[in-house]
Amino acid sequence: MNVIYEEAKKRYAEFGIDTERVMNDLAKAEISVHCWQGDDVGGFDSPDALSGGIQATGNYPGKARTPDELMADIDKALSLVPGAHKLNIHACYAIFEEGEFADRDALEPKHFKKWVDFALERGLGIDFNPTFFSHPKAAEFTLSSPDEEIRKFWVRHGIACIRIAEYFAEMTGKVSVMNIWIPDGYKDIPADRIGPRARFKESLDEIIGCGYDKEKVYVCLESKVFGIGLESYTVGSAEFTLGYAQANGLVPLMDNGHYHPTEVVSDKISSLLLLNPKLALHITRSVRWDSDHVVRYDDETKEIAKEIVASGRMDDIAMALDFFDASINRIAAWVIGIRSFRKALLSAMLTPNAMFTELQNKGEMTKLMALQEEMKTLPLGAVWEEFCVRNGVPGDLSWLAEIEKYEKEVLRHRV
Ligand code: RNT
Ligand code: ZN
Repeated sequence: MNVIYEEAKKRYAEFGIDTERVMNDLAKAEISVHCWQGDDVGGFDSPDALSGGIQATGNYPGKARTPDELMADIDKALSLVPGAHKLNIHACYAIFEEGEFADRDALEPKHFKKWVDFALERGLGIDFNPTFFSHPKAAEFTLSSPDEEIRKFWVRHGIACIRIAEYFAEMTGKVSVMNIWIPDGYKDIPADRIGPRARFKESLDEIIGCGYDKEKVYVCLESKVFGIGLESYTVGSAEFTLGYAQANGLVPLMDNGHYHPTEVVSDKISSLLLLNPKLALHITRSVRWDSDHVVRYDDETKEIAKEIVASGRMDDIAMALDFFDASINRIAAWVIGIRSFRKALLSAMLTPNAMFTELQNKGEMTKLMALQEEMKTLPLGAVWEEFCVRNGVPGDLSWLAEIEKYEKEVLRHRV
């Protein structure tokens, strides 16, 4: 028996919280783990550098160079994080046979069979993303391109990806969340703002017009405020994506790096939940800009988790991580980010949300503030450690030693 945990259990029980039930619920919450942390959003289908106004900075040694290396690294990361997960991959992670190649508009389910095998062996569902960047035809615009040939190319890519997402859903028996994000925008003030958005709208109509099973594939649309080199105008703005998603039955996706620095996604979740049956999130950490730093157990991450849990609508929210740090050990980056978000969910579940709501409704704001502060120093760490151990992963920092060993034995040999 873990005495420290038993003590913590009693403390939380004083607030009406059953830590046993919390640990049960927490283990079931699915976090979608992005494959692209392992290779700085490189992918396997083309040698093109990362483009689209996003950047992975740093050159820590040991980046995965092949599907086998990336899969081994994902396995290492997943062996050190507790609870349920999904795998999130991008179209640029297609795996071709020797000598084979298919351009983005010609991708087929067979190019992702190895990912399906990988997911099935581990009991994971697969989420998916068309890749509208890092490609010669994405040098300027994609779905909003004024060049009809280019626009059509990317429409075909979108449709190909829906078919691949359907294949994932069929093979794994789990919903595939497919997220559309395009980098299209202008560095400087455009003459015509409505034209590109009209073309984006037309392209989306064509993509979703291909017909797909909405029970199996959730098509999401992600907004953005700006990108590097695209500072003045973003085609897929918040208004555009929210409006389009709501009008067309898509799932809006909010990435918390994609808003002005003082806006917070934690405050947006409730509104979107009231107006949409489903919601998707990219959980990241922006530092001064959309920098995609590793997620930490910080105030906004906790507040996002609290909004998810307190809404009682967790099953309607697809929770995916989206960060890429190349300046530290990439596997440690995954593990820290995944554990931090899970810990934030734990913190939310260990909060007496219903009791707090009652205080708010009664106008007892003094007591609410006092209790909110009180909860912060309750022994969450003891519950976290117990949760980790029960779910077969290290509860303490010994996970880091595992990664250091892997770095020495495996990563350092990748030169
Ligand atoms: C870019 C978006 C997008 C990407 C991934 C790789 O700003 O956040 O979600 O990070 O698709
Ligand atoms: Zn994102």
